Amino acid sequence: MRERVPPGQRVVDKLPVLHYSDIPHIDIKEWRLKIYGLVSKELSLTYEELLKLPQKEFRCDVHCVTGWSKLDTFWEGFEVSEIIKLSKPLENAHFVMVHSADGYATNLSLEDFSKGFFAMKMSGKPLPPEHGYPLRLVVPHLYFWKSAKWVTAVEFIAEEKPGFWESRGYHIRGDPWKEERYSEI
Ligand SMILES: Nc1nc2c(c(=O)[nH]1)N[C@H]1C(S)=C(S)[C@@H](COP(=O)(O)O)O[C@H]1N2
Ligand SMILES: [Mo]
Repeated sequence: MRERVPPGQRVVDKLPVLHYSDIPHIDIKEWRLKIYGLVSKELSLTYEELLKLPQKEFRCDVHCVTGWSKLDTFWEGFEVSEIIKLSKPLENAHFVMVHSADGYATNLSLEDFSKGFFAMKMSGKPLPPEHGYPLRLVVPHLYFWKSAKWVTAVEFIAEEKPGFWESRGYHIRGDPWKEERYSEI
């Protein structure tokens, strides 16, 4: 059996709060999740509409590139596949860019994105503002910077493009088991 904690990581007791700027102010009545780009059907979904998608529980460990890992995080939300079913990405949609209300963005291959989930609750309560209310992506198999908080849009694209940290020296993919922390430049 493989180790539970990836190389170079140390386990912390509490999930730290980490973001590059300020917590964005969200007016939930105005807020939408937009799905656009290379899709058959563009979407603009309200918080209420997302709550009606099949809700599931997710338990996972998360690993930040700065060296901490938090084991056994507990989330509720919906599978990425729900968004894929509704928007039907086109055949040439091989990547996504996930956009956030604080100006953050992160890139994922369609394959990696599909393994993640959208969280609406954390530890049994609606997501706290500092952890991404109203909606965050969680992609447990990649470093936690891929788990965008305050998500506002998913853009389906044909070619890989770097997001916020990926264009500032972080690895384009970020697999913690391979220690894909920074790009070789
Ligand atoms: N929108 C947004 N999402 C973000 C970030 C950010 O700055 N803005 N930081 C990322 C990084 S580097 C980490 S480690 C996690 C931290 O999530 P937490 O504050 O819920 O622990 O959020 C990720 N998602
Ligand atoms: Mo991070």
